[in-house]
Amino acid sequence: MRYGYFDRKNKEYVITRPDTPTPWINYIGSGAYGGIVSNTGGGYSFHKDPQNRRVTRYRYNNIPMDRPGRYIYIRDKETGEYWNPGYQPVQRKLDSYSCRHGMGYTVLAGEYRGVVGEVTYFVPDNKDFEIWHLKVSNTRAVAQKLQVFAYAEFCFWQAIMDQQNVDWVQQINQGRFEDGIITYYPHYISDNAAFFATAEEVGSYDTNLEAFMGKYRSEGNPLAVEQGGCSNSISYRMNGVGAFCMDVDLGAREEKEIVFILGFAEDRKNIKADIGAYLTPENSKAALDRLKAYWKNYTGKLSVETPDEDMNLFVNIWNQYQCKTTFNWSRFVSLYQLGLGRGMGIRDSAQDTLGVMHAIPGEAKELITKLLQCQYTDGRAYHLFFPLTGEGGQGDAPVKLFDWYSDDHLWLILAVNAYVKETGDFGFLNQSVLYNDKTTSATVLEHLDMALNFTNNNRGPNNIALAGRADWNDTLNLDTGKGIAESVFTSMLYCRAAAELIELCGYLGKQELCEKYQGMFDEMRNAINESSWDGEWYKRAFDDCGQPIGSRENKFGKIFINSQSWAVLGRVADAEKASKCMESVGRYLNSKFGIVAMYPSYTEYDDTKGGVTTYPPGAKENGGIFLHTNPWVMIAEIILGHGDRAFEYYSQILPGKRNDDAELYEVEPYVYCQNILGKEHPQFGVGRNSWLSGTAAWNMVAASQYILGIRAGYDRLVVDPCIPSKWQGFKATRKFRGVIYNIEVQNPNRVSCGVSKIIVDGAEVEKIPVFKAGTAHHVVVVMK
Ligand code: IFM
Repeated sequence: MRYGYFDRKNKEYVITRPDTPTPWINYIGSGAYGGIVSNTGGGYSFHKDPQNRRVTRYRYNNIPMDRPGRYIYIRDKETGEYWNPGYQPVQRKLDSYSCRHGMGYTVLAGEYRGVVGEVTYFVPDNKDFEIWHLKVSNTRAVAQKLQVFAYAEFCFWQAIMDQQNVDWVQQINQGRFEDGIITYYPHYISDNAAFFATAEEVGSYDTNLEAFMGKYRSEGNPLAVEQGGCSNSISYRMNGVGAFCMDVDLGAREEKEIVFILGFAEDRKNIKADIGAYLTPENSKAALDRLKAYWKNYTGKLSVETPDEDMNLFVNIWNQYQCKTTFNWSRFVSLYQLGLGRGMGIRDSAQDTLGVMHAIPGEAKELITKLLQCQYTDGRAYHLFFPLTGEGGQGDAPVKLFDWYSDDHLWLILAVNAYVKETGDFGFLNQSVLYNDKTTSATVLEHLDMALNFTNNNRGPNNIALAGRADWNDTLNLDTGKGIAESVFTSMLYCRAAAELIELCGYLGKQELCEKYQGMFDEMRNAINESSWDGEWYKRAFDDCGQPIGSRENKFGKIFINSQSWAVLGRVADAEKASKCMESVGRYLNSKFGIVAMYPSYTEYDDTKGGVTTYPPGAKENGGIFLHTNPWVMIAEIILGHGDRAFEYYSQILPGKRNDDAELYEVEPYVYCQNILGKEHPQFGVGRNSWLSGTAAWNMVAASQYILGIRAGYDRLVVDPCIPSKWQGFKATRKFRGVIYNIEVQNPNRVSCGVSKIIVDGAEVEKIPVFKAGTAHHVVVVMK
């Protein structure tokens, strides 16, 4: 069953019924002020930091679900009937309903008894506020007398405190109204304010939730709406809202547009000046056009035309869009990660930069620099940081011996190398960046060197990387206090990082460093192969008693996905082992909805393994399809030259493929989710934790850089595809260092990989050069 469809022309996903299995959301804003908007108007807003600058409230795990939100109520003055264009919260059955999620904006439209309400939500020009652009149309030949209510519920900015200390928060909440602007702020704050504003003539308003709602009522039947007007309440305590009511009398077939603005002001004296240029419908529309132009430019850095329409849809639009969202918010704020504690993950953000590098390398560099500032002087890194304050830490997972994760710092090497390849900005490597002690600084290259050194200096009995609190798998907590647990995965990631440094330093002619990294790589590679080859695949780890995890000797968790794919990505496995371990992935881990994280799942809690065993079999890291790991398998298969198999793995998890079984899948079919319940779970196939996942960046990398093979090199653009052998070829446009490359790949002999000829602007060449910025070139790549 479907709940909507992809509108390819308008680059929107259109939801056609409001009762989606879970709220299907979109993001507005670009990483500073922004929020989440669901298909029924549910969701919340925040400024820079959803934990410390929450603007509007959201009730998690609420019944009725997905409330509150950004609500417009339309009331018929004659009958007293009222409804919402987005269905919620009144839930009146509409004559028509649609929700169009586009890039950076959402349009909710509903019709009831000849009146159409259409509201567009977006953040204009990266400002610290959002626009609600409302259009109310009378489709009938007779006049209609209506009222419009616009409503948002404010949150005490520290969202945890909002729930924890109601006694304090409810005494200090203040709401005021002046000149079309409702402000909300705690009593002791003299400058900042959250606000809700309109330039339309206000009939009545409320700043106090209790006054708007009335006793023992909800957003579904607020007293103010029912009785046809707000009570001009000033909130001296309790809960704050922004609520406006205005008369909208429409003649036959007449329509009216009203702009509302919700936001956060550093100085409340300036609100009027800040929002002045956006309050008219004309200016608001122009701002929306600019937003659409921004996204056109962003997604235009790479566009592809392959024989697979689903791939085109995701590479050209939805995967790129999701990558920017994960880049903005890491794993901090979604409907699953509640913006309450996690902050921006170091490993997560470092990987997220890979998904946007081709489009916004400058912004990626800024984020990478912040991540480098999260490194300790010994080379390891914080696990997370908070964007408003820059403060970081290791999070609050229980600690036995170690206060660090074994992988966070190593991802920085991959991110910096990708940045340098994309831009040719080698100067960045010499830039001085502070460590997290805020006094010691080192060049970027020295930071990377320290990252590798840290893992090298923290090895266990098998001479491979200590596991620390955990590795990429946050839930594999092997440290029981002895301090000898080892991670095979981290050791493989270390090999990959060392290989990238060898490549980089080799290119730069830094011979000494190359030799150092080669020695480190060889030593780790040998140690892994000596200790961790299990016969048909690689083991995953050694526990704190030195016992293997992910081995045929184990009853549960015999084989894990990551130590197979990363054996190939990390150049650890020789050809025979690589092909064997990847065969094992196909044999033991693959399923119709994706590849599971490990098999068989643990059936009981086990303190020596930690978090992974808290999940029932088939869920999340315990045998679920943890989608982040799937593109690593695709990349490994491509490195081995298996284009057909890689594409099968790619195709089977494309979210668009689940559009027709959305009732089972439950989550949005336009973005990747983090996990799907695996084959050992009774609800095999159900997705969860949509949007914020490394799945986005790595699928973008797998699809564009490995399947299509279009990737940046230090001094060239590389086009080295590994595609399904039935493809005749494909076309792509890639903007690289200011140059437009129009690429045509021809596959006359229907092979998967291998290039026989590269022709640039009519002449055969060895490599695709970096041309002068501003020029355009035609590239033909003929496969073998
Ligand atoms: O790698 C982690 C990530 O940092 C947060 N979500 C879960 C992943 C796997 O445990």
